[in-house]
Amino acid sequence: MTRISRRRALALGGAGLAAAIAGAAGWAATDGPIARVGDLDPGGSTDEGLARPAELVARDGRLDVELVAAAGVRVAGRDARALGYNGSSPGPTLRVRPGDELAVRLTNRLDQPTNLHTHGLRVSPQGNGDNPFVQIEPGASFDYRYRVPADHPPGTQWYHPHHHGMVADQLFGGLAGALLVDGGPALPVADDRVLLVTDITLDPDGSVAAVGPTDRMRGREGDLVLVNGQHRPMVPATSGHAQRWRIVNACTSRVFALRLEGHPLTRIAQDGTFLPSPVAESQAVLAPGNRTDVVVSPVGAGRFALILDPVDRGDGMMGGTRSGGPLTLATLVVDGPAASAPALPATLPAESATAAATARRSTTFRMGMGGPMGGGGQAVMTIDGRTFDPDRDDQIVAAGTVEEWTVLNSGPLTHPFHLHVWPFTVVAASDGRPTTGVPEDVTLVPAGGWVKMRIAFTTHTGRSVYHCHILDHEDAGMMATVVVR
Ligand SMILES: [Cu+2]
Repeated sequence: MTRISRRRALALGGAGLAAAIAGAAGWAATDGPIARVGDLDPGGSTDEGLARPAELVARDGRLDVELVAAAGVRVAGRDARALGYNGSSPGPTLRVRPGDELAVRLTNRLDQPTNLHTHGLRVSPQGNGDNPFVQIEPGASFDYRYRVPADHPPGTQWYHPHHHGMVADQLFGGLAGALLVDGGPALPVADDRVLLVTDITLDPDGSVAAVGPTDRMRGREGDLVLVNGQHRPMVPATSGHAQRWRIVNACTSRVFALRLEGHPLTRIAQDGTFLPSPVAESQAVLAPGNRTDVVVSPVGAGRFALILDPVDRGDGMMGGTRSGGPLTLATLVVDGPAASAPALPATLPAESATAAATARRSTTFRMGMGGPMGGGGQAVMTIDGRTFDPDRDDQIVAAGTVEEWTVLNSGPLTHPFHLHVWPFTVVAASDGRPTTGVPEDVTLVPAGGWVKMRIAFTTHTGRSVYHCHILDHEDAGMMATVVVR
């Protein structure tokens, strides 16, 4: 039970915001205080160590797993009627290698349809592959089978539901997990961790709070921001021993920037592929769906807050509805005498540049008001003037070609663009951002701006989708189909 009934959402209407705030406070009060977005207390982490989600690791070229999507998981250390896979949120971390076969039996114990998207995995979108058109009814199971190409880059991917109309509710409820493609260079790190970030709002009884129409229009942001399902855990470390953090933004809508007190974040990979070389940065910005792998090298004992700063999505309300300011996501607790970690390799196995494009097309994301003369009061989320229709072919691409796409945003909010299965290399953007030069799969398209990208449709044929990764927008229709044949 997600407890996000349409009747209730409608009944709450504009009062939903106040109810949600009161609800979260009430729920937290049942068992000690829980800080919410806007509270910043660098010393405020719990003593709980950062959890490691269960790992399911491929053997002899195969990984066979069963995932059961159901309500009833621990959230922030308490039992909640939130959602999880196999009884936990995040679900187990799946680990495969290039060339492996991944078989997933997904059983739906929710009260609504669901399915699975292997976000970032470059696999076939057809049949029982990474097919966003699959619908698994409550009580039913579906057998997915993914053949990971032998030349698949090693990196950090993730999985989550993708049933149109219910994606935001199900992800917000807690349905997400990491999916790692192992391999790549041996890095001089003492630890390798997944940091999967989600947000959620809970009612006093521990059920997922209803979301009103305003939050859906803007893209909901939860009162609680969690890492691996925990609220402000601590990350133990030893001086001179570096750690690789695979950060996943699994939030429904929240764009955030992370910084670590007293340390640079040395970025080595973006969206599941290595950068050409490590880059020490003061912060890492992640849109919903993005992954960033960083190496953290503690040199001396102390406690250092990992701080999440809100990023304005264009609505003038930093970070969205009610996230006022920075918050502590976790605290790095370093022990041991001062020491330096070994240096990272100067170069990393980044993919070579995408070939030049032989065709061009553009597509426009737009959020506007519907109804007569635009006064209907109903937000309309469109791509090229149309809401999503799974039966309509929107972009037909010749297999084997490289295209240059210009994604435009004619509305007032930032929209993160995501294309399934075929990653893209950003060539330029209207905001003049530096480009990584490597393939990515989610990129922010600025309000009133554009992003130009190169896409190689050379790996798989089939039919899939591209959409806004503010999943409330996707559910409202900001998604389109692409057919490669
Ligand atoms: Cu959007």
